[in-house]
Amino acid sequence: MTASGTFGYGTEYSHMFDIQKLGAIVCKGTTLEPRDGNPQPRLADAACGLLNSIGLQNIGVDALIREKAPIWAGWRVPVIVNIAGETIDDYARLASRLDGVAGISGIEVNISCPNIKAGGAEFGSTPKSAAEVTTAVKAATSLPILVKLTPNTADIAEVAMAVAEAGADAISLINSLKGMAIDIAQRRPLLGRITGGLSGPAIKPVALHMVYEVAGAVRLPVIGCGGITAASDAIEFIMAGASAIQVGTASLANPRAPLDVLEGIEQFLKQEGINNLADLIGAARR
Ligand code: RRO
Repeated sequence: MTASGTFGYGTEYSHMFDIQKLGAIVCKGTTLEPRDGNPQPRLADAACGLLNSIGLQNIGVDALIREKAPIWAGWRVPVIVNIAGETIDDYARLASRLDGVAGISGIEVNISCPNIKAGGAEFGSTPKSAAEVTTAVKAATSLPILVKLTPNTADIAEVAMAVAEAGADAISLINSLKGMAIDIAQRRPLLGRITGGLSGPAIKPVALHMVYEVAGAVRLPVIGCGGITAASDAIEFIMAGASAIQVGTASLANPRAPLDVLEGIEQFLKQEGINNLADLIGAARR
């Protein structure tokens, strides 16, 4: 899959390679109303990674349903809509709006955005609030729901268990890690909103460990995300217990990265004489 926020609505990339070959596309976080996002600068380089403070810039759910879903309905690749809100009611209303819309195959519940004033990662930071959002979304839609967890919490396995209990169909992790950078010439934070979310290879070992923990704590499919750039990274996540993976920041440097990773996994399976990817899931746990 593509990771939310790094692949737009899929349409931006469709002329670059055959995106229909991907497992799924997860679109940019979507809110009830359109949002302009945070003040610039919103991106800062980090060693082996990227800091972002986009602030949920998006076209809003009405435009998404009107302009994007009809295009997706003609695609073979399933599209999953990432949703974010400031209140539990926002999440429920978004889920209900998306229910039954042609071209939308699932919902990824974003309770892990580090860059907004209200809602977002706040909901994902405790088992109780994470479960409340999950219950509300589940009641509002018949679509499969993935819940995307934040690493900015005391015990991610506890949050995962609460979300599973509340009815999630799958769990994706991790979203970006809260961080910052300072411009020493200006003596000021580099990002307009001071803090941002760190992604890319810098967070891979953290993400891998969290996937390992969560896969050991829940029976649901776990979708690994965090710094996956090459097929070998993806295979590590699968061996840690992920049933699927998302490629995010790597797409910003190499738009074809999700397909390169997919083809690399297929090549690895062939090399190892494995017919079924399922044989590799959790292989490093046994
Ligand atoms: O838009 C963002 O600033 C953003 C979001 Br919604 C998210 O979930 N994760 C992230 O790193 N940035």
